[in-house]
Amino acid sequence: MNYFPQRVERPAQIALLAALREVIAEAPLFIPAMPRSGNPMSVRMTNCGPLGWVTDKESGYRYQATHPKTGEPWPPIPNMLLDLWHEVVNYKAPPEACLVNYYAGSAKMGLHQDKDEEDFDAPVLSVSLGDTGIFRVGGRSRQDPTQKYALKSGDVVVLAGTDRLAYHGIDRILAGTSDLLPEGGRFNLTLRRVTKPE
Ligand code: MD3
Ligand code: FE
Repeated sequence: MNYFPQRVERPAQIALLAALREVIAEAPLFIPAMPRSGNPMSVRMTNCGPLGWVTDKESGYRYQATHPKTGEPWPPIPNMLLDLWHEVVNYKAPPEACLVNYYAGSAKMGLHQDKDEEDFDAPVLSVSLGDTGIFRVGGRSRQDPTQKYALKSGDVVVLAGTDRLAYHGIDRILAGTSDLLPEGGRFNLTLRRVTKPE
């Protein structure tokens, strides 16, 4: 895993947060539901970009061009994030999806692989904002040993090559570790290529 601690400095975090607030005003956070069971996830989500990742009881995990509640197209990916992609990711095409995860209180994300994209050759880029998240990453088998990282506000992670299919998750959020978000909690933004270019 390529880890860039504090890659986004405080003034840029503030600017990115302002852009994120505009995204959420157009595309409100929604509560994703697990396929089949319909059980809610503890994380709240929205997206920006031509495609967004969604999940619900009936249709499961997928990418689609519109918000599940408003039916509107997702707002565009903020330029700051597109710039960051071009600075830290070596890939021939721009990202198509920016998934926004919001973790409040005891929200977490169990160990999983990201396999809903057609293009596994493209790296995935993540930016953390707000309270520190305890991130766990292993190998391509669920049984592989895992390593923990405390992802702080402004930290950037890039998963490329063999890491792209590593199991990973968020164990917990450390409340009160950042003053970036007045409401507390943690945002994570992940940029992804979904379709194969050309
Ligand atoms: C490792 N999000 O949305 S981001 C997800 O902090 C997700 O919200 C976490 O896992 C979060 O799917 C982790 C860092 C990340 C993103 C994609 C990965 C790590 C990854 C893909 C492969 C391996
Ligand atoms: Fe993931």
